[in-house]
Parts: sequence; structure tokens; C-alpha cells
Amino acid sequence: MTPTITAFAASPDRGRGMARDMRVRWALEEVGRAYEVRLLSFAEMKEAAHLARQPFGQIPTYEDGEVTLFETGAIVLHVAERFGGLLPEGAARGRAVSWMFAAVSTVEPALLELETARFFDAGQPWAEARLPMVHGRVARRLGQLSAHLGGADWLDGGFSAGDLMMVGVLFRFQDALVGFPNLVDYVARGAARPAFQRAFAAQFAVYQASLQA
Ligand code: GTB
Repeated sequence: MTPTITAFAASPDRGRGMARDMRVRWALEEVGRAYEVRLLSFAEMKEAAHLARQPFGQIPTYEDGEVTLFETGAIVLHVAERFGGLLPEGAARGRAVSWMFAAVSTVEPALLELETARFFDAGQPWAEARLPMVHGRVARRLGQLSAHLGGADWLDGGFSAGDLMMVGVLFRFQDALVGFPNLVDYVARGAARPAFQRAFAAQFAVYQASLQA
């Protein structure tokens, strides 16, 4: 059965590929699986039908007739395990999964905190004073990631679901990568992959269509 994913009917990122359905689209493109997309308004995301798929009323979700999944990382892991090609064999498999988790639980939180501090907390009397500390946390995390990557193309040998998730995280926060040229190149390398390009074009087409609606 062709998998169905969910995505924003009108993405607030204006087609810049920042929403997390992009990571799921990219994974499906990498493994060469066609997919359908159920587009949801913000109101529809909070209705019972979607809450049954995603208890937090968010996108993306994934259904393939056998499983209904939420959480981007779990979906990408399922796609990688079900269809093959995104996870190496043997000991390297566990390390690739480790990088998937590192992307969303070690690297992304620091970047999200910076986004919160810069945009959502702006105007609070304490916001300016807090910024250097938040910038420091981001610099430390990105510095550690940059040191691990070094001059390599990918995090652990060949391209894997770990890279897909890490590039997916960093792609959204590219302005934070200044000072880490190897991470800038890493994101560019990921974004240049034909599967990424197809995924990006597909989500951009949704945004363009939303302008006509
Ligand atoms: N942990 C979950 C996962 O990884 O699947 C988080 C899912 C999530 O945050 N989904 C967001 C959502 O549905 C969309 S991707 N938000 C609506 C809601 O919570 O009501 C996050 C996102 C949103 C918008 C932008 N943007 O405008 O640039 C970028 C990323």
C-alpha cells in the first residue's frame, strides 16, 4: 500500500522546507517509495481524526496500512528498516541510529532554544541577558558536532538515516552554522542529493498551491 503522510496545507515556513514533513519526504525519496500526502489545516490537526494518529495534533504522521506512526524520527527509522538503503549492516547500524537520536535529542534542542530566545522571548525584560548563554550552548553543541565530522562527508562512513536526520535539523538553522564551515558544507552536501531536491520540490509545490487557494 502506498504510504500516506501528513503535512501542513499552508506551511508557515512559506515553502522553505523547514517543517518536519520534509525529513519524511526525503527518507521516502531516498528509498524510492512513492507516497501520498494528506494536507491539513491547523484546525484539522486538532480534530479527533488527526489526534488519533498524532496525540499532540502535529504533523508529520505516516500510515502504510500496517502501521500508523507519529514522531519524525520514528517514521524515518521505520522507513529505513522497512525499505532498506538508509541503514548500514552490522555495528554501523546502531551508530547510525545513535546519530538519528543525537540529531533530535542532543543537537536540535539547543537550536530550538536559540529560536525561542531570539524570536518568541524577544521583548521580555530578561531576553537580552539570556541570549549569550543560549548562543554559548549552541556553539558548544555545534562545535562538538563539527569536531566529530571533521573533513568527512558524512557522520559515520556512508550516507545514512543519521545524516538525513542531522541535515534535516541543521537545514532549518543554517544561520547558526556560521563559524562551522564543515557543517555548512555538510548541509549543502545533503541538500544537493537528488532525493532531497525531489522532497523539497514536492513541499514547495504544496506551498505554491496554497497561495492560489
Ligand atoms: N517531535 C515531533 C516530530 O518530530 O514529529 C514534532 C512535530 C512538530 O513540531 N510538528 C510541527 C507542528 O505540527 C510542524 S514541524 N506544529 C503545529 C502545532 O504544533 O500545532 C515544526 C515547524 C513548524 C514551523 C516551521 N516554520 O514555520 O518554519 C518550522 C518547523
